[in-house]
Amino acid sequence: MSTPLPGFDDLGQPAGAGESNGAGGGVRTTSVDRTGPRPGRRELAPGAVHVPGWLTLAQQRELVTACRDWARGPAPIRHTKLPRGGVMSVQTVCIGWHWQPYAYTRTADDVNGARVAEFPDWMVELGRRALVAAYQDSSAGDDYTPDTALINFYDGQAKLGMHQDKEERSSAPVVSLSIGDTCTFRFGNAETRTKPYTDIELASGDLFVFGGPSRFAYHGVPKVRPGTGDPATGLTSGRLNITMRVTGLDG
Ligand SMILES: O=C(O)CCC(=O)C(=O)O
Repeated sequence: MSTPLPGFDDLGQPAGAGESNGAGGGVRTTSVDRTGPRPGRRELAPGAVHVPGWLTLAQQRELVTACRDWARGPAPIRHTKLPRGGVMSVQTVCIGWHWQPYAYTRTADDVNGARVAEFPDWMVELGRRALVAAYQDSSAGDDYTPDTALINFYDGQAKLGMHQDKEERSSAPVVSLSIGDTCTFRFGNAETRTKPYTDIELASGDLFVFGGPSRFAYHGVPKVRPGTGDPATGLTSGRLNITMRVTGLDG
């Protein structure tokens, strides 16, 4: 089965070098975590941290491969329909739990009714390592067990309006990983979807974590810069973003 995603449906890029950062090993392995300060790490607000270049190129390729599989099914990636009739320009596929505005279910009832793919253990480990790196605390990931991820694919025109991630019944941090084209990421405050906010660039391999007082901050993606990604990630165009969350749901 193929996916309708330009740039997202022809893997097979050569393996490359360029491995550097704090993510440690492959995405499916646990390895020594780097907890010391690293150049470029920046705390935008209490609990909101940007770690540029956290994923190696090899790890990005592994994630692209995994996301491509999930995009094919059991519930294929789709443009989410909004309750008032709008359609999101971003395409999304979920694992663990399926998100549709504005609830989580195990089955993708607005797609094909299939139960979504399991949230894999290696992704839990990756989420834990992400918290260690972002918060520079070797125990920051100890109690973190994400059970869902929203995987968004942006073509050159796609945007995501300012919103809060608030369907989760948990205040555990959100871990965001970006691959492919660079975007402008707008990170605001928990009170209003308008200013004050900060615009940063999220590039391929970047980690962004928002937890603590920033967990329910409004955020969005006003712009993607086509052609800025490295095809060696396996993504020949567009931007992929993975946000891991803890739903706090049972069942
Ligand atoms: O694409 C991004 O960087 C953000 C994604 C996001 O805000 C979301 O999935 O709720």
